[in-house]
Amino acid sequence: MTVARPIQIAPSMMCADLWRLPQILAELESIPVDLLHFDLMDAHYVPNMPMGLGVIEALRSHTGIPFDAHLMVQNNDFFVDKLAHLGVQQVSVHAESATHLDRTLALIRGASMSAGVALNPATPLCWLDFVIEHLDFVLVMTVNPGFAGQKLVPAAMRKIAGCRDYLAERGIDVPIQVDGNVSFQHIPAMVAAGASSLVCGTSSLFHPDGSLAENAARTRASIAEGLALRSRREDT
Ligand code: S6P
Ligand code: MG
Repeated sequence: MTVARPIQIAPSMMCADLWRLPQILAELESIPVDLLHFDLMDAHYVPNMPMGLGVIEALRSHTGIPFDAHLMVQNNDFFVDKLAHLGVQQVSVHAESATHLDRTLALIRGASMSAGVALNPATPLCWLDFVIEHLDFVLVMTVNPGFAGQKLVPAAMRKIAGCRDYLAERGIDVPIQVDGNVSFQHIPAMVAAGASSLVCGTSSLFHPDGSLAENAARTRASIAEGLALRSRREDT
């Protein structure tokens, strides 16, 4: 029997009000959250560039929360060394963005960070086939990368359970991170399907209708609902 992994809450920092970052960081510490998720985009792999290495550098010494960098760039290897130097704990790269995916994952691990592969909604699980031994986590995107506040891509939801089964069949026990419209409404189904790390943006933790504390309470309630659903399914 596998022991259930606690569900990680990873606030998407591009959804935070940059003007209020010190206060938001203090509030996130008191919630508490498990990871801070930083979306690094280069305006080439995806058409956006919301935050860069400078934000990570500015925040790193002010919190002990592990940093999770999600690279949406063409030149992944350029960032790996810099992220390691800044004190980032885990890095994900998009399967199709890496010219030499195997080498990039080795670079990340070689720099003592955890390595993840991000799968776009249209990217099949078989992209993991030949890098499976180099994976510390998988990032399943439930929106096309580039922007916060997007609608969920329904087919990508099926991939969460597919990924859980794919990993189990190969005896690989690594977290499945889910990113994109991880809303109060979708969290139960995501968790029930096997998500173990949730990137929370404008549709949950940074939802404009609530305070961070209120949104965190709703996020936790949605996670509990998902875990109950998961255990009911496992019992049947
Ligand atoms: C999107 C990025 C994400 C978003 C997050 C936003 O490319 O990787 O991390 O910041 O998905 O969350 P929401 O709840 O606004 O969709
Ligand atoms: Mg992201």
